[in-house]
Amino acid sequence: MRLNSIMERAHDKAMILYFADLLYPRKACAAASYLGAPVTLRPIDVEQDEHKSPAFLALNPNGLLPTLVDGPMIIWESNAILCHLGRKMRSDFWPTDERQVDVIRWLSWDAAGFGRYAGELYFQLHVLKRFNLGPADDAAVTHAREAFTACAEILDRHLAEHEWIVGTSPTAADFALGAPLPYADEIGLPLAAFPSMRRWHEQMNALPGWASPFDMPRHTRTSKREPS
Ligand SMILES: N[C@@H](CCC(=O)N[C@@H](CS)C(=O)NCC(=O)O)C(=O)O
Repeated sequence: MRLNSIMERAHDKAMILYFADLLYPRKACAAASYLGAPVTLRPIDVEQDEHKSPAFLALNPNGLLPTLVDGPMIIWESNAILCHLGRKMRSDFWPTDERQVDVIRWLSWDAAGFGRYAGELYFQLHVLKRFNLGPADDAAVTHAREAFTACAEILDRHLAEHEWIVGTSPTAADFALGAPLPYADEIGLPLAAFPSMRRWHEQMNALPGWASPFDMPRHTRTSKREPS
């Protein structure tokens, strides 16, 4: 074995994914599982504000999850983590030809609209209740649902003509935009009106790792300790 690949393997082994059972970490864990990436999962106790500790803020100054450490690289922002995992695994999940620009286009659209409004619904209708942070803001829910629906119309039209968002197999774009689907009933995503999104949702559910992203027997789980 050449030295380069030995070094690469050593680096692969060093990947640590800091996560909690929440929307954005979920998609990173799902991608790691789907790709069979050599990732060690490290649970973070958000109820104890572990993600606001000095040790964690040294990794991610936003104090947010997920965060991936790969040797000397520290990657925050879930969509960037998806791309990194796809690149590491040399998978079409992060294509290297002209499809890459298309994936970036959908990731940008996710951050600017679709995922932003789904994230607001998730915060208002899941996070506030789960962590006893007070009642949802009805005006914010109404605005986010209207804005999400406008985005969903665009995505549904696209999916009516495409099996996956980019190309002929799942990419980082599917895992990014699909992130809120598992919470659709709880946060009231209007999927009933969008048959192609429902078909895509079923496809996502059939992918290894998507339905149970935190259940990764082939990966090591570390016990709780300060991030190092
Ligand atoms: N844009 C970021 C958002 C990350 C984010 O908001 N993560 C939430 C979990 S879904 C979090 O860590 N929340 C903890 C907090 O707000 O204190 C990403 O895509 O990674």
